[in-house]
Amino acid sequence: MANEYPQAMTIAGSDSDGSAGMQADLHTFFTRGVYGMSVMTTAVAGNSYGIHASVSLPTDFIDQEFADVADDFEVRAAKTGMLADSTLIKTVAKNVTQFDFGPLVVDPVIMTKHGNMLLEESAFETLRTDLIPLATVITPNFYETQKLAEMTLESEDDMVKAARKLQLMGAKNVVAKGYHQDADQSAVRDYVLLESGTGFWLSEPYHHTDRVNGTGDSLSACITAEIAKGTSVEAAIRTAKKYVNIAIGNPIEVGHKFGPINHWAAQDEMNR
Ligand code: PXL
Repeated sequence: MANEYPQAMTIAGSDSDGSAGMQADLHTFFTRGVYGMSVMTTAVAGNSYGIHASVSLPTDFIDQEFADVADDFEVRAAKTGMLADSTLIKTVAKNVTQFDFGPLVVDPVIMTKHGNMLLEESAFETLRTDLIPLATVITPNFYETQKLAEMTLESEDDMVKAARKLQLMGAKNVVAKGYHQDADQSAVRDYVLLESGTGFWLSEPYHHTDRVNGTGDSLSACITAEIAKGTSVEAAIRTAKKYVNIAIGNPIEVGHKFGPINHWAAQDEMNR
């Protein structure tokens, strides 16, 4: 009885504005019917105007968070978000190797949409060597794919090449998220490369809104939640793309500038 609900875990930074980081992950876990545990790595002070300060938690405290979750819960899938620096990446890699939290979804958080750096540049290599090889799924955005694959993406062929590069680094499945900075574009196309070698494009309409905080966090959290419920990786990715598209397409007014996506709309429409 104690473990009748599927449990998933986010390993991420806390964002005081509630729209991104572990708060977005927990909103997503909740609306997808999964109970969420959270290992906090960093804490960010910010609001809908931006980020104003951040602090990392001590690694021995993070080790204790992992040990406590592992001691009591049956976590069936986990995801990573903001890890800030090399030391935190290594701490997380050590713990997810030591304990069994099920498949790991790595959202390689490097920068916010508004240009705040969330990972030191000196840590990109640690991400490649220590965390990417542990990823069942990796979900880089357009910018992160360029940084991690060390390529400039100028075409869809380039995205396919970059996804293959990330798979060669050890990520089993890759979701390379498409470009979305052009106000005239009609769709956002993500390239998915599965462990089997099969690749395909996922396309959803582009929405003109500045209420998109937490989109990447929620996409990777939704993939994690679906895997925790026993869904295949491919189905989890397809569900997650729909989830964030509905949540972006139904803006809500929370905060005065860049707002969060609408988890309730996704919950209502997908449970119908
Ligand atoms: O959305 C990326 C992100 C991840 N994690 C934390 C954040 C943000 C963006 O603001 O604050 C903690």
